[in-house]
Amino acid sequence: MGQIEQLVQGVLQGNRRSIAKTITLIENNEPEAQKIISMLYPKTGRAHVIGVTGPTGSGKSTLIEKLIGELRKRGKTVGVVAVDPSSPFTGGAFLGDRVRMQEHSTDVGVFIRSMATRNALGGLAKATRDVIHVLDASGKDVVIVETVGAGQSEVEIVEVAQTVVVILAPGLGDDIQAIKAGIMEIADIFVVNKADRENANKAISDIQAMLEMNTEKTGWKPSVLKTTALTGEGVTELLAKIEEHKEHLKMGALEARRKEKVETELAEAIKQKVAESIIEDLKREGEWKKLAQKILARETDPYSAADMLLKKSKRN
Ligand SMILES: Nc1nc2c(ncn2[C@@H]2O[C@H](COP(=O)(O)OP(=O)(O)OP(=O)(O)O)[C@@H](O)[C@H]2O)c(=O)[nH]1
Ligand SMILES: [Mg+2]
Repeated sequence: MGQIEQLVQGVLQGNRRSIAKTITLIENNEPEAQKIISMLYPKTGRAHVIGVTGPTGSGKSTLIEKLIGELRKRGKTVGVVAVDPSSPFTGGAFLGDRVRMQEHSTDVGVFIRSMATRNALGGLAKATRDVIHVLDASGKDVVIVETVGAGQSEVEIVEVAQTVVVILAPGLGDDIQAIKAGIMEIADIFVVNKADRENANKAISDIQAMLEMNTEKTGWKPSVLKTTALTGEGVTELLAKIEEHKEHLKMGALEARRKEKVETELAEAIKQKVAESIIEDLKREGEWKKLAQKILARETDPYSAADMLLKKSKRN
């Protein structure tokens, strides 16, 4: 069996080392990565992908650790991708001793990986999608994706997640701004974390007031929950709400969301492949430098040059 087949087998069996190796190949944008994803793809589409987003420091990672604990208690396996985090997961404590002991063998229970912009050579969005595919194919029941919102992350959480949880915290000052900046539309569930702090109730009523104004009818009314990630308070309720949303999706919206995601991914794949191939051709034919010179000399601009190339290729 070749290295690729071995990795694919390992991932499908939930082997930690195979998953880790495959993710490294993805981060390094190695050609093997794409082959592996193609082979894993038929086994994807089973995990419930939960997006967790919100301002820096609102407690996303802490809350995710508590969610993992709850999910493990229910016998669910979990994969986590933290996209460009400013602080790493603290790890350890939430796993519980039984699981931690198995960590180095073949525990299929939990797999956590942070991915930084600097690591993802082929682009963070693509790398994140591929890592989700890997964790999904590895048999994880739930895949959690943590990103910083809103508009600060390269990864559009709605494009990768089935259920989007927006985590805010009182006193961050930018809560309402964050909501206005577009988090509002994407949230399936709002969480006001750090409920142990002052003003948590004020934050909740602010969000509720904004939700009242939102008249969009999608059949799902986002609710606002209160948690204290440090103690785990409210985490059971959050998980119940996530489950509720998952059930709601099964009533029909799931297929639509899946289709949207597949279309986005297809568009991205075409953009990447076609662009790469055109640029390679140009470089091989020596046209690349000529075009750059023309743009430098202000005889044309990048967009007109691209337009011209497109017209030329359509004629061929
Ligand atoms: N008082 C209080 N502090 C909390 C709570 N949840 C998290 N924190 C603290 O808030 C800080 C940030 O928590 P993180 O979980 O790292 O926040 P994050 O949203 O993942 O942060 P980034 O990944 O950097 O965007 C840490 O010091 C946590 O201990 C909470 O419920 N109450
Ligand atoms: Mg974090």
